[in-house]
Amino acid sequence: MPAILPGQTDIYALTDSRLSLGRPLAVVAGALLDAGVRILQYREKHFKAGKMLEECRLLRRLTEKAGACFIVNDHIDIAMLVGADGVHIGQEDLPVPEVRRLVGPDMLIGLSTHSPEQAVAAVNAGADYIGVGPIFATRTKEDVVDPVGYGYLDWVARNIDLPFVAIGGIKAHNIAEVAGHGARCCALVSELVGARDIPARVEAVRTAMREGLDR
Ligand code: 3NM
Repeated sequence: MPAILPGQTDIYALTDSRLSLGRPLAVVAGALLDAGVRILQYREKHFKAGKMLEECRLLRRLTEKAGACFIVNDHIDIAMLVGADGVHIGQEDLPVPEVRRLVGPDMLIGLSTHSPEQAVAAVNAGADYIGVGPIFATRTKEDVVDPVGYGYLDWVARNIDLPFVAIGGIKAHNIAEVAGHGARCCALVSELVGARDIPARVEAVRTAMREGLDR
């Protein structure tokens, strides 16, 4: 099954156990996938490697069954061990060409970017897609840079050919506007895993996003 890129699907969901209202990962991930989410990233900053490996094995099984793309945040070794579709890294992680040497030609490499210079560098380094954010203020990510607002998103939509995903503070109430600024794929953490009724929230987010894209 070919990996699914941002832009080929509208919603990109990320896990965060601290925001999941105490529900097990399998329940949260199952609800997201059942609701039709087609890209799921495992992002846990506070677990030991052994626990992350176990959880990623579980998510690999669930995403495979659902025909969804599975991305692992930061941990190239775990992504490789579980046969993930991709790995997502940040500006201060290993450089993209070095990651490519490790993961081979087929695994997707996503890179978080926060400025036009970083976006151009990501293209030149061989990233498969970029994260564009944080669009709005967010408390989900520690050490996050100041919000880039719509200025950077508009610039990427006009100037970068690589698939991209908007991220940071995106909610059902603002996603139409984000889509209106050219984001065909949006990544959400707290808005999805923090919802009591995840399927209803996915549907609300999707509907709002479609309205923004149609405008
Ligand atoms: N990356 P929420 S912002 C994981 O700008 C992450 O690169 C960001 O969480 C970036 O949807 C972010 O809860 C957190 O605001 C997004």
